[in-house]
Amino acid sequence: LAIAPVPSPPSSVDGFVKQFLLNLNFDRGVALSESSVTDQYFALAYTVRDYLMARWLEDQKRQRDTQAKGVCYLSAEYLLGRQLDNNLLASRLTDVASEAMAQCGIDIEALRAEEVEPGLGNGGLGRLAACFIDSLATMSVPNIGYGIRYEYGIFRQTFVDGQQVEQPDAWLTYGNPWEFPHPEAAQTIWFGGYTETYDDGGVTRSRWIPGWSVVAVPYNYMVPGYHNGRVNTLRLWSAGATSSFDLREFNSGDYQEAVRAQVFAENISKVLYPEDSTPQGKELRLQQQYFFCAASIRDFLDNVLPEGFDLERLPERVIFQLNDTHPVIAVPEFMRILVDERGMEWDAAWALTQQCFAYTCHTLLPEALEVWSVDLLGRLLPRHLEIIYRINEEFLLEVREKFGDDEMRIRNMSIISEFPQRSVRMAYLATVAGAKVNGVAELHSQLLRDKVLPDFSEFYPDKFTNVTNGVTPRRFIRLANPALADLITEALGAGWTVDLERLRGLEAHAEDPEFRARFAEVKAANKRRLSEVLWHRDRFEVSDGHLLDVMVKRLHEYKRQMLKLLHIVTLYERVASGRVAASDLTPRTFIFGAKAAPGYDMAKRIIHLINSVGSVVNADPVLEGRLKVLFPPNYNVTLAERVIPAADLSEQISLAGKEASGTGNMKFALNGALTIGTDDGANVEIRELVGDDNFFLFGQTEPEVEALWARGYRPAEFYRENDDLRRAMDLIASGAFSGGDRSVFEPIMSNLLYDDRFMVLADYASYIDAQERVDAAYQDQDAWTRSAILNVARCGFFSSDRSMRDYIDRIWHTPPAPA
Ligand code: DL6
Repeated sequence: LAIAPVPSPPSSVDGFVKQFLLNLNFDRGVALSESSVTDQYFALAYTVRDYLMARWLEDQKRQRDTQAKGVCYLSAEYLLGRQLDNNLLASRLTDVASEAMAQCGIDIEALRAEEVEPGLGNGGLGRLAACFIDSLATMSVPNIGYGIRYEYGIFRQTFVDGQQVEQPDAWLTYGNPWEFPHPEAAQTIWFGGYTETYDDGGVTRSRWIPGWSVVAVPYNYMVPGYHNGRVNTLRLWSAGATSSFDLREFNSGDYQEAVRAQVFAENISKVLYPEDSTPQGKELRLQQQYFFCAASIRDFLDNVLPEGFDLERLPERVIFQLNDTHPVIAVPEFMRILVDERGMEWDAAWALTQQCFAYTCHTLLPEALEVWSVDLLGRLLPRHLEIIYRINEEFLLEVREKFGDDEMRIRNMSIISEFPQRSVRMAYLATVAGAKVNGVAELHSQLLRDKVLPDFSEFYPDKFTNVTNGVTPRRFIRLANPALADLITEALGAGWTVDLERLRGLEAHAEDPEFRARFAEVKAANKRRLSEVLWHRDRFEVSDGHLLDVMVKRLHEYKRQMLKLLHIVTLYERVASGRVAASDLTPRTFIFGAKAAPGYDMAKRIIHLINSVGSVVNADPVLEGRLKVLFPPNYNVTLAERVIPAADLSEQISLAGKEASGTGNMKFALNGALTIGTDDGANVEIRELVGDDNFFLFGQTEPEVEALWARGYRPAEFYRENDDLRRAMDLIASGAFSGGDRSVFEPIMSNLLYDDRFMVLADYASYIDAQERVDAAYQDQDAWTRSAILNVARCGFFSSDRSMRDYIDRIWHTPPAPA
């Protein structure tokens, strides 16, 4: 009996109210008059889901029927941001919902504020995954996003005496209305044990006798496309125990032992990125990776593919995209299933693997390229280690065939490294296994080929490609900046949200004084809105008329928050020493947003220093209020949506050759901030597009950085030779920002003077000079606004829809799906 999904409720205000009340009564079990804000938020979320449901079920059915080629995006992180507004926007219900809530006497803003953002990612990589699944749905490309439903997402950052203190992110405390758990579809995931060979009708085969298991429970999330009725699926796995509770132990009074297995199993999806400086932390991380990869691959093969699907045809049906090295363990798992469980010949299985996987690298930092010790891998996944060894053995034979017995090269290319301990280089495994390997910006892809994996790019000349990152204009313009979105729509019509190159049409408007005035008014209104948010949140004020200078991103030395801070201290020192009058300063408010990895000591010290400088600068009357340093804690997607539209200046100041791409840089430019930046990551492409006149370039290029290393970099020389730099550093060293205690920030100072891996001091003079150009440019507000408009107009390239088209053309070859 074919029963169609229940149709959506009527899209009228009345229809919405009725559905909302049904949900409030029947799902929350409360009457409107008795309901709490939480009840109302849940009922509203359920109502939005109800409108998407028929489409979701239809899309799943269509996909089952057509078996169109799709993308399985394997990612350990999805930094989704709040769902309510996004889903209202996608389903054209924003106005209806507001009106409906008003009719019920409810302030929809209070419900918006009730939503806890799922922080299932650390930063750019996780947010990129969220942008990509949004774009795939909007482009009607079949996609399942697979990942982990962490019980605790990225920590909630607080400051105590200016120092970062991490609090657990208990985002699920009140439940989550956007997820659909399916415990009945749980998978068993095995670990440990040993391997053995056995005779299979005259053929010797290997098999894995695992030692212990956990279950992986899928939670499905809707991923609605924008205004196209498409709803894709994000499937996140949660870990539980195979046998959760030992009644015998309980009855004997050993309550801890009774739940030991449960606690142990649940740890696997407990926390995003467990601290991995300890061996236990490392092991847990590998467990997480295998846990979600194994569940996802099995889910796809057993549940998504129809029964009896001919595996030879798999490349016509799916591509598994590996989001960095975290999911690379999926490769040996896939081989294990094909060879050990499905009885496929090794060569046939390997040929399939090399067509069904592709790998995106997101870093250039050698320390960020994951390796797993053979010891750990062999203990946790002994059969997978054997498979990796065999992959490596056959690969190195091919290398020998092509390059001869060049032992140095063989050692350099081996998936197994021998030093400092025998380990598996996951990036190499991914490169060998993947149909394609891509970097995430032109410069990054080039450096990946030439510097990180040069032997591989010589061996596989056609394997390497680039896909420059992008961001979704739905969340980062339409939702984050509705006033700008309306202005653009008025100027260009509505189609730009799904065809961002149309923003080019704004170039002509940049020459229109009236349009510039309106654009400037949007920016001013966004600053006022941010000021309200920061006041409400942190009791911070953004002063009128200040240039808003923003640096928001993870705290890492290579991103060089220290350079920004030295600029601030320089401005302060010039005034405090009486060499410059406060009235000669361009009024600026500096906003920082940054979390430091809990185990990253230097990053945490830098956070402390930023806060300490802020306390002194903000309180010193000598500045006459012309400089303010604000560091709202717990920067996340929700705050980004308020900060980015208000910014005048976007700080993208990493050392050239270190930032793979950056995506914040794109969000700022698309919201009309001008960039001060180095020639790094996607900054290079932003500058090419917006033009030198609309971008403040500074610093060494990547080849210049290399040349300086080669000559011998002595940061202390820069300190000695630059008066401003010396004074700023001396002021910090003097204890001026630490109540006279010279020891507090000494480690930062000596690190800069004697090590300075990221050449802060070498780029300081050029940065200060560029900031002076910023000050001069900001004097002419109208010209600044024109540049800001040109930034928006010329950055349509950075839509994640374009990134998806590039993946489709260069890597996935998924045919266009029907609208
Ligand atoms: O590709 C997304 C994002 C890039 O924009 C950033 O430049 C890059 O740092 C980030 N990479 C990572 C991976 N690990 N590390 N390090 O987060 O990816």
